[in-house]
Amino acid sequence: MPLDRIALISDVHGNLTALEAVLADIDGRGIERIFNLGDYVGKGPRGQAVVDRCRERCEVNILGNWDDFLPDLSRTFDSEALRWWQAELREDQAEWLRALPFCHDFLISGRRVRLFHASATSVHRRVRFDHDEEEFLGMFANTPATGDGPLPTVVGYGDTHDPFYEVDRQRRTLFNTGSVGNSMDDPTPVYVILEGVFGSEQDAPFSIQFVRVPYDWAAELAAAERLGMPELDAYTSEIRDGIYRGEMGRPGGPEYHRRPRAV
Ligand SMILES: [Mn+2]
Repeated sequence: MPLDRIALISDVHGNLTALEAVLADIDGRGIERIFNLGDYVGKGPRGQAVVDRCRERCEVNILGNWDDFLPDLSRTFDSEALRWWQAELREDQAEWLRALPFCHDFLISGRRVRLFHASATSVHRRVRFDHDEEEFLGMFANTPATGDGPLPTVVGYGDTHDPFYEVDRQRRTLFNTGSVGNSMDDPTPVYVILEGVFGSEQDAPFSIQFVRVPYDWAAELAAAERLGMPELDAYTSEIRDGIYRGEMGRPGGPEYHRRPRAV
């Protein structure tokens, strides 16, 4: 029996060039189902086009932290960049983003998978790769945000822009998809392919594959410049060099980065 495949993408962040490269790779492999773990907008210049593309192409779309705070059209931001990204969005897109579900659960090869953006409690609570045991276990718990349902045995999330895979002795599996549009350290867009028997409670082979897709980052920067996006230098450092913008002006306070590096 041929196994089912689902592509998981996350944190596109307005980087349409990276999104199109990843979608072409997914299409090229003949994968039809795509689930998106959130953060469509902000940081990159084409949030509006990214939202439309994901709405049309992804079967599941989940809420991210940027999708939660940015499309509040009644809110005025102090930052010029935040105002610029907010102004990009149409009203119907703002409504669509803010109404996205918090998580999505399904069975595959006897495993119960739960996907959300950042953690089981909130899209605004970040769990980095170097979390402790309590944070690990918290990812598999039911919370007011996830609702009551069967507990997951596999949890996939995004938000940190930093992919990883981890298993404990109870066979609980935690993975992070990394980011399509704003990948840290290695700025090459990354996404995940899950393979197994979809919807099945029976144990069967199950795989989690990380795929890196090179793309034309210079064309993406040119688009950002053409559109007059603020914070172009910061965007350049992220998508060309994989260095998070918060790290430049904030020594010792990297938000996404794995470890401070001596560079
Ligand atoms: Mn993000």
